[in-house]
Amino acid sequence: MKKILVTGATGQIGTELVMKLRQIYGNDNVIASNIRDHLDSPIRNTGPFELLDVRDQVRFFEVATKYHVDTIIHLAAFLSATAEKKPLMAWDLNMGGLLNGLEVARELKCQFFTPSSIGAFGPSTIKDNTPQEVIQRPNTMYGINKVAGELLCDYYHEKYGVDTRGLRFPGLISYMAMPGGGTTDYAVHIFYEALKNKSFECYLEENTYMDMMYMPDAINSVIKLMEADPDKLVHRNAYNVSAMSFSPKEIEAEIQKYIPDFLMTYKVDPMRQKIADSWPNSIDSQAAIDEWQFRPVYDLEMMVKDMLNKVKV
Ligand code: AKB
Repeated sequence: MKKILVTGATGQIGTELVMKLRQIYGNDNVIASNIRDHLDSPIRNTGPFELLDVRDQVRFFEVATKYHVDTIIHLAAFLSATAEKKPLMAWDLNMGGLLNGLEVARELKCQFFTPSSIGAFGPSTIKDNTPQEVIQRPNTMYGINKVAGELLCDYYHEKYGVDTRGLRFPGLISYMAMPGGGTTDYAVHIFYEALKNKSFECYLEENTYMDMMYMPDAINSVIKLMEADPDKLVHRNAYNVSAMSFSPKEIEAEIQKYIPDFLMTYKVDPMRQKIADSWPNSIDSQAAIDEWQFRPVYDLEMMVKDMLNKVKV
């Protein structure tokens, strides 16, 4: 990676990834882009920024060509809950944007990364320690987009030789930028409410288990995968990666170790509960460990301690 274009760069992953990539590869070598400008974002005054709606293929080519990029990190997409509310727009953005990104990568011979998700699994997938290769029949628009995306990346690699790579991300927890429109977002919002109000109303049932990862581990895993030896990457576009699996009840108890009077109440949102119920309780990351030495550092205890120190309210 020498000249990197990041789409959706002011989002939850993009904000931290761009900052880290700029540290490693130099500020001018990481071009952040987003459909909207966010002048207050830390990425705005540390390097180049371009307005880019990824559905606009001509503009996508224009930005990539202007900076002679050799790597595209394509993050612009709707998350699961938003995609479920706006399925047609989700198809348009998640699939149209991905196809445009892949076309730019093919034409300009770029390395290409895009995240898949635990949302690529469905209700008929084995729920515990979900294997790398297993039935995938998601029943959400987001999940359908993610499975189709994994396959599309495989296709561009096999047919055109594009160096595509991807991870099935779990819920990502971070303090620099907020997530938006996901099913796992509660695991971020809980910290702000715990610190501000000592209470949080959770939209999932207390025993709903999902995989999660702290953002520093997610960022390192993207960089590690992109730098990995291509000959070792058997599952190149869809690695299961997880650092922990917990339920709302368990993260509540962990936060109570620091804020003993923190109180969690539950008001279940049927749509997000249904999405969460269709996802695994925990996934098996062994292929990522074997093929490119995926090694997350943060578990639930370390993550909660760090979040409570770093979240600013
Ligand atoms: C979401 O909740 O939609 C995302 C994801 C797990 O892909 N965080």
